[in-house]
Amino acid sequence: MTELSTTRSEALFSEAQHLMPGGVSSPVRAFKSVGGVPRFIERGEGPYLVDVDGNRYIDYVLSFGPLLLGHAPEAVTRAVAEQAAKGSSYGAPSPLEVDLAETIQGIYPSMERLRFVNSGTEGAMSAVRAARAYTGRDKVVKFDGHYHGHADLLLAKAGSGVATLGLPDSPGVPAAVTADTLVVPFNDEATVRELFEREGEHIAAVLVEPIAGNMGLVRPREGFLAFLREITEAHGALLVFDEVMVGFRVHPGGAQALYGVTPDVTNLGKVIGGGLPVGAYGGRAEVMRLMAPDGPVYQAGTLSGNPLAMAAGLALLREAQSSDAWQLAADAARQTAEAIQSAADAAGVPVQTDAVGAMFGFFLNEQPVTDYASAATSDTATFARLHKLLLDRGVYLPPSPFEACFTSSAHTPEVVAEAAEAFRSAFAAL
Ligand code: HOZ
Repeated sequence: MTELSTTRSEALFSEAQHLMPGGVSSPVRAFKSVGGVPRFIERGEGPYLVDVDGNRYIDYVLSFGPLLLGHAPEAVTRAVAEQAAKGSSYGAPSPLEVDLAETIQGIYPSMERLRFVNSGTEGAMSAVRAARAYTGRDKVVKFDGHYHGHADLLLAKAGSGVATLGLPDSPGVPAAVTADTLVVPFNDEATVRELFEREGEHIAAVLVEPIAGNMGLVRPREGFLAFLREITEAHGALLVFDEVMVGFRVHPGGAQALYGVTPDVTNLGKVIGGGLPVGAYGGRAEVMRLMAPDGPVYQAGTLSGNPLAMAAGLALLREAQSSDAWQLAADAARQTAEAIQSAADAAGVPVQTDAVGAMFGFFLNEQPVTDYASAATSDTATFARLHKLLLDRGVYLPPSPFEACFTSSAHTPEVVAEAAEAFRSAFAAL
């Protein structure tokens, strides 16, 4: 297998490092944990990324989740182009917000009121503010390895880039700001129970990625989310589902439909913006009624409800709801996970694979992974080698063993078969 030429990506990376920290706009993309040069992308086409050196990759990152229909689907590009011709931002409400809010609420009935923001980070931060105001309490529970964006109060034992780079809790975040953030292991009922026995009357909310996607893909144990529902209710705390990553992916109705557990507040992003920057948080009307201008809790944004993002999100969701796109993407995720399992088995490499709806993940680990501690025992050095071998074979995985992988309706069985051959050859070459 010959190495691909990456001359232009190398030159851009070298220039970018003089301009931006690590040469990138978000840390995981710098390839630090897998080594080598990050590919600078020229364009996306359906299931593929094409880099500036003309190399084509089957894309299992899909912008870390939003692109359920693949790159540049006709419905979304048309909607964005039409909207761009009518203006990119108004600083005033538009009908698109109403349409998208109605569409989201039809899928997530628990979001009785919702507000659009510009990212999952903003949504999570605002959801906590709403929960604190509603309960009059300060403490917030999160899970080790779960990622809710980079707002100060939630940067405690976070997944995603923090786990990828093995960073300690971030300098620049005052200890006082995370003093009320209580971190417990995912899937550990006993520890959550003890915490509520000790601190229950001070806990405003439990935030959870109902299926963890920022430490690799880790499912909740059977009954764990229902347990969180019960214990939060019993103690007057709110349950917040961060579905930024899993929303519209693990099930057409999100994780709350998949598991039949209804949170008080939900945080969304990624898919609902069709690849443009967006977030939305919402939940019970009596909680959301506290937000300004209905109530006194302040939260705002110049570009919130941005018409381009609204148009893109609406186009994506409408297309997905009126076609078999979700099922096609889910089939591709299952088939890809199976292909990885069989390639690893054939090569004698221990692997744990899983797929839930249109996302999948794998750990190079002999033991099943149920929380961050077990995820962290995975063989990250071998993952880095595998990542490079796959790039050379035209498959683009997240440049981190602690990110989930994504599929789209453009990942046809033929595309997955091509990837399966690459997995077979790459595992054999490890
Ligand atoms: N936090 C994002 C996914 N977990 C990664 C964002 C990026 O680097 O693009």
